[in-house]
Amino acid sequence: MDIRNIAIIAHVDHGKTTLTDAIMRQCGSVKEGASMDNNALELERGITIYAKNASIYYKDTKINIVDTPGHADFGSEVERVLRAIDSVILVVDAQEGPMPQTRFVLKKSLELGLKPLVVINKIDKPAAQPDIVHEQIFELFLDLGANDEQLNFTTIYAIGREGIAKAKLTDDSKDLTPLLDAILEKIHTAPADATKPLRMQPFNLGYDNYLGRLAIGRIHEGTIRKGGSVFLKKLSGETVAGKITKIFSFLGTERREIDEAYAGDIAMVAGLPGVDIGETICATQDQEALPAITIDEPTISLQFLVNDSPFAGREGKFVTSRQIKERLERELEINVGLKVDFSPPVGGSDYFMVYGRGELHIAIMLENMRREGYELQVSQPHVIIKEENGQISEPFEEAVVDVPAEFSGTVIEKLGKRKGIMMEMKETGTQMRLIFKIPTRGLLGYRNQFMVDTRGQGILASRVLGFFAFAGEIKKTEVGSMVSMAGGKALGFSLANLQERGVVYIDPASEVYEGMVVGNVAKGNDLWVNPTKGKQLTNIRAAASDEAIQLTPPFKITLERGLEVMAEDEYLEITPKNVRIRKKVLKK
Ligand SMILES: Nc1nc2c(ncn2[C@@H]2O[C@H](COP(=O)(O)OP(=O)(O)OP(=O)(O)O)[C@@H](O)[C@H]2O)c(=O)[nH]1
Ligand SMILES: [Mg+2]
Repeated sequence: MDIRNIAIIAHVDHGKTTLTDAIMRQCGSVKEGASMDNNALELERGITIYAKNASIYYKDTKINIVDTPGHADFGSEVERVLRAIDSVILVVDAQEGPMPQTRFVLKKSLELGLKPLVVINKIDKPAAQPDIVHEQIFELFLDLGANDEQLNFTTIYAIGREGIAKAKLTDDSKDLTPLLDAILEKIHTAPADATKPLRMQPFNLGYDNYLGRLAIGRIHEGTIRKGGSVFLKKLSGETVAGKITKIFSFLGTERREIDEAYAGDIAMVAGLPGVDIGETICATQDQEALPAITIDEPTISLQFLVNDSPFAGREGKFVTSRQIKERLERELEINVGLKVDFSPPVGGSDYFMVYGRGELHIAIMLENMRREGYELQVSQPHVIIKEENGQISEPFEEAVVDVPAEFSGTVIEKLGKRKGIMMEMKETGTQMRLIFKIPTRGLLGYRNQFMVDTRGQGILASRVLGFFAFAGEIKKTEVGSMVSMAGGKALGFSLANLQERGVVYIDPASEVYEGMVVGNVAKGNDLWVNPTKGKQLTNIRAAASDEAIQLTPPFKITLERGLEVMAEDEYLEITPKNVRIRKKVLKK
């Protein structure tokens, strides 16, 4: 059977998953309501975090589809699948046009020589401008150095949410047939030399309680058989022998057991407990490994350490340094954008240095850890600064801001202070699009401010451009922390007073300890306060009136907020039940 291997790539929210789900539904591969976004965090947040694959059958052809995340922090998820497929479907929102991550994923695809099929999606939006967006996409291809063959791309217009695709805007269509036909026609059949010795490269890992580790990969050459002996070429250069215990193919997202899989296909295999992403599974010991999968460098770093707050160990199941280390080692096997330095630091407290692709990248990993029962502390994230031949450089990003015109002044001012240089400014109706080149350092901790400044109506997207000369000191609006000077239960009476002086992070009756950050003050330095202080009780009626206090809802510290607002001399304390900010040194 003919096989096509494709990945769906795009900027965040341009409709990849909705389109993939619709394709699966129309090809009858899934139950009603099934989605590629099936992880608990993905469902909660409505974004894709992990790349996932599915298979469908259309006109006697098997199409393996990999759905990828669009958020820039998960760029490495895209990078690692691009080598497993033969072409990409580049989805672009018909209103927004190409955005920073469109550029990133397209650039990676063009570099690998892939020939994208373009889908201009969401043409039902009232402000859709498919013709202009088509032109912008063409310019982007040119700009990224596409060759003639790549430039001659096919465009399909779609309303993914309704499961409709058209070859021409004026066509009538009721389903995705035009897109599926274009996939068969424009994307070449996977090369399938099943007679060569086996070479297969995993791009994803899975786990099964009975079977242990599973590797999902592209079979580049040869045949893989159940019960067959294989060799695993490790990234370290080692070769280890193994035996394939089971093989699965996919129908929709469900796995089906099979006895053999052939070159050109994507399959999942069990039996190799030590297998990692990017390694080569092959038939003989002396075969050459497939080229390793290259991934962009991390841009931010922070320390992970054992929780030593006064509340340490109350809520977590896994709390020791060894447990955190083992968890990070496991994460490294599947989280290809992550790096960890485990070497114990000289002097000071024990910590592991963790390097990631952005605050959300780190926050998602921490969220998974706390749900599994881990408890730990992390330091404030820092941008990775490089020094080479006396030259100091730091990562810069391209930030694209879409805001109603009235807010553009504030955004320009704020980003200017953070060393952002405005490269472009475009007006479309009442909306402004501003494009900045800005140090990653300047963007850290800005998103929350941006939401406030634009009353939630702005969109801010960015992608890393690379390392450039250090931009000098950046002064961010300094808020001071409101720090508790006492331990105990916070009281409404006291919080009512504190909210007059700044933003409060906690509810009444929350337990606090000395040195815990309970809020922030707009101006300057830290303010030590006593949130446990009650009203002087002169008589019974005064005590009863405590209940009439009007409290504004607190600004609850979530993982992402915590990483943004915490200061250099603070730790974020993360447990399965709570996220708190604390001073590194608890006493004033
Ligand atoms: N108007 C309109 N909205 C759509 C269409 N397709 C998807 N959406 C909406 O766009 C939003 C994002 O859709 P997703 O499919 O999750 O986007 P995605 O590209 O997978 O997002 P990430 O994986 O997080 O990058 C959802 O609210 C969809 O309902 C469409 O054809 N028209
Ligand atoms: Mg998605």
